[in-house]
Amino acid sequence: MDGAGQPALALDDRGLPADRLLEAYRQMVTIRRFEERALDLYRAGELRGSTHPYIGMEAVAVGVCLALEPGDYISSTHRGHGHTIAKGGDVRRMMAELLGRATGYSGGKGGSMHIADLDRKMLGANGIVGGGIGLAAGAALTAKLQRTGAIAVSFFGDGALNQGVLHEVSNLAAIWSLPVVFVCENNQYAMSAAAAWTIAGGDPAKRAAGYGIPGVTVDGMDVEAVARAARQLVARARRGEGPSYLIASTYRFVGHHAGDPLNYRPKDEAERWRARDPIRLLGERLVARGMATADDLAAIDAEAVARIDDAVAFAKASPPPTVDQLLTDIYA
Ligand SMILES: Cc1ncc(C[n+]2csc(CCOP(=O)(O)OP(=O)(O)O)c2C)c(N)n1
Repeated sequence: MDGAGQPALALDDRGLPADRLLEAYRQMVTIRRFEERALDLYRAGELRGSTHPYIGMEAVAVGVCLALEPGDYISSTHRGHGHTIAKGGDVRRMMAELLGRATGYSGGKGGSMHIADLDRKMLGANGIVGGGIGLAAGAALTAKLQRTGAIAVSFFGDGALNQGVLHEVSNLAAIWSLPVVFVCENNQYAMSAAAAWTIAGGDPAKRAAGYGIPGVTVDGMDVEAVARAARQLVARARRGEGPSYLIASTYRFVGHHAGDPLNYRPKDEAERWRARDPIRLLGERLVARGMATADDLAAIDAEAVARIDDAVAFAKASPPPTVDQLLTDIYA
């Protein structure tokens, strides 16, 4: 235990191999282009309901999922597209869901906030703030009881850090030593409420001390830093040593949702974060280490754009759900 009463945790600082980093770059660019297209579709009136962009936060989902095995579980939030893509989700079925088509992940009936892919162990996006936290702990409990060796990750925002469910679940996860990593994406705001005004005790990672588990804060704009920390916490969970908190400091570059006028954030603050765009940071690092050329990165970007074009074309060519389909999978 260290001075704060938390178990000591040695984080290693090894870089990731070139193939993993290039794959991370590809995924981050795919998320960015997916989100930009979703915003365009919303503005064009083709995407109904709302959508919550992940632009600026890509290094968190991708860095954490780099540390996971295919059999590991994730649960997500209302801002779930990045998590789904990072866990290997199909952008065609995602886009079809956004556009309300029968070929979408939820048959076109759920929209942006209701995408799940159980084949990829992605337990679902969630319109209820904090709603995925208990789901991930439940999956971790199942994995532990069935001795499958899987672990679970719950992604949630700084706003959800103040939800009662997190306290209850953290307590149970700690006493039962569940293989779960609680990943708080601290993008500094819950809608328009700044984290600095709303999180008692100041430092979110310190809350872990109350449960006697590690709480690690990481630069959420640096995908390698996220992956290194996640690798340690995931390995710890897999060894049966229990849960932990990973707090990733990040920023959403755009509004809370597609229609947010963003009048509550200082401009210079947004500019400071934008200067550390996670995709540009990784691109510069790949070039500096001789792992890719600028042309390679441009080709990856072009591929991502083509993948999203194809997803939109697939979605638009797909039919909406029939009246009969509208009445299936409905629970009341
Ligand atoms: C239980 C619940 N309370 C309130 C809301 C309304 N709401 C939707 S998103 C949001 C803010 C969430 O902020 P945070 O958890 O930090 O995630 P972020 O949007 O920053 O990713 C709120 C309050 C909700 N959907 N569910």
